[in-house]
Amino acid sequence: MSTDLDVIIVGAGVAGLYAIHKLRGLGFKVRAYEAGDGVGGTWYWNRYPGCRCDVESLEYSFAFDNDLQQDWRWPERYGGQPAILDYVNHVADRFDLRRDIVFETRIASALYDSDAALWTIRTDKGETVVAPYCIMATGNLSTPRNPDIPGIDSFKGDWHHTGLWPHEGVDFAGKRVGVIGTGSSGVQSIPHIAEQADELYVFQRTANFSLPARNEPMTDARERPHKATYEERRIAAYDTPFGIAGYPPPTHSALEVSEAERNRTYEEKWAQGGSISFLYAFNDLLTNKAANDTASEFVRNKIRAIVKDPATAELLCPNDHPIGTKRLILDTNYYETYNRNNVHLVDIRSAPIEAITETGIRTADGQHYALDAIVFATGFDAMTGAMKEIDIRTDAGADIKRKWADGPQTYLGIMMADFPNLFMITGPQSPGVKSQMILSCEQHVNWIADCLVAQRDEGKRRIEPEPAAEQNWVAHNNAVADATLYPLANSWYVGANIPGKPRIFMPYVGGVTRYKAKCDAVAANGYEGFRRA
Ligand code: N01
Repeated sequence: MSTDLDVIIVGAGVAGLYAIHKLRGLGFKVRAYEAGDGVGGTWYWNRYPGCRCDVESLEYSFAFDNDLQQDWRWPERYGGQPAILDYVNHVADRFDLRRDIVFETRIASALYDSDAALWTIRTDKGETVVAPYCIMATGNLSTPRNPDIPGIDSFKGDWHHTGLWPHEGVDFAGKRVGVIGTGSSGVQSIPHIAEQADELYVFQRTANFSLPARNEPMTDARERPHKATYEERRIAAYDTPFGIAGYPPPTHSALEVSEAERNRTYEEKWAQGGSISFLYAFNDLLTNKAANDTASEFVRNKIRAIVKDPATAELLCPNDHPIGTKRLILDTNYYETYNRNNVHLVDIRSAPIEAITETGIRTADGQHYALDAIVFATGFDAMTGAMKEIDIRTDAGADIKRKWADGPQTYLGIMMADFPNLFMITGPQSPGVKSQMILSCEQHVNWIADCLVAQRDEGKRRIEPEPAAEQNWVAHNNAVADATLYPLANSWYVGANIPGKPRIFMPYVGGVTRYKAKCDAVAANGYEGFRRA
């Protein structure tokens, strides 16, 4: 049993890596545990064809070291998974982070001992390690879920989940392939699989909105001015709703301009590529349904114009949620792919999948689709799944599964009442997934680091939220979401993709500016809303 650590970090994705670097620099003894055999988290596991970030690479990168951001050359406007994983590996080497990471090790349980003021962490290898503080850097989209479809074990072909893709890749050449799911992972992978496979069947339950990414090789014209003002841009990013600078906030409602001007604006955004620019077309797209309808219909008309078969186009037109209320997808040639002769859209809303057979998929209308391979692009038990997979308890009787039985409860998405000294990075009820994730990871790590320094300097051993502060924050999170159109969608933001998961709006959508101001004020006021001893 090891007892000389100050902080145990669970996860070596971007959040865990920065936590190691930051805390080590402040003199804390840290150790991270990582399930994979390498660093990178999301970018380590999601290796499906076409996997690419939907935030531009000059933004989606660490800000903590100016030399790093000046030195690194991104090959494309949006980072592809291999490029991002190269970058994360470079960061791990450059800052010598691997020496404090134990790889291929999952954390099975975490138990807090109140008298000793220590967390005892048990690994799946049977190792036990203790430390006063524990940081869950376990990710928001790190618990892949296959739907419970009868017969999967009988399937004689290959099947893979996009979030657990084989490192050696998958060769679809000459195969009949079925893809289940049309969220970001499905939409990104479908054009690539279509190019390889003999026949591709896309099993779509719900159509989603997707915009062209307009990815392209990195140009000097894009990179040089960005790097010349990198540090100012990073600071400015904290004063924006999504943590991304460079997009002037919209000033007009979509309903106060003429139809011609509205469509001109949408055309311009469509041509630029990217989701922030599109959602920033007008100031009420996420709060006013009538305003949103204009943007939704604009994209539906684009789909109708791109997809040649009218019946397929209509099936691809989302009609059950306002645009932007589910994660807006960025694609390259997604809708165009349906013009290929080898691609077939199967509507499993009207005829659901009944079973997976030895040789394919059977739907409720009696059709059987013969397949050699199935891709599950069916998503994740988002935001709460990874932490609930760990048996997190305290000797005073707190248990994460009970605590979050009706949905997550946190203070600022950073800590939970009754779980002393346990921090989360981009936990539920923080902006994490609704922002540039690396910026939010850095903001949380910096806040936690300051807090641990304050604990050390003031001789304190224990910190946890006051229950009232937590309840107020949960209520505020819900009120902010209820003032938007977000709750109208059956998204993973509300847990709708996991049968039986309580329907609670999980991310904080009040914007990064407001959120960071609150976190800073809490710290400046002596960790207001926290009990410290
Ligand atoms: O998962 P999803 P994802 N039968 O939950 C369908 C991030 N990400 O992996 O909508 C049939 O969005 C489900 O259908 P429905 C990003 O934040 C980012 O694609 O529930 N279908 C849906 O179509 C993203 O939002 C990037 O009716 C079933 C799909 O599977 C998040 O990760 C790339 C089903 C799941 O979509 C998750 O994306 C990739 C069933 N039983 C991911 N169960 C980028 O940076 C589920 N589905 C670009």
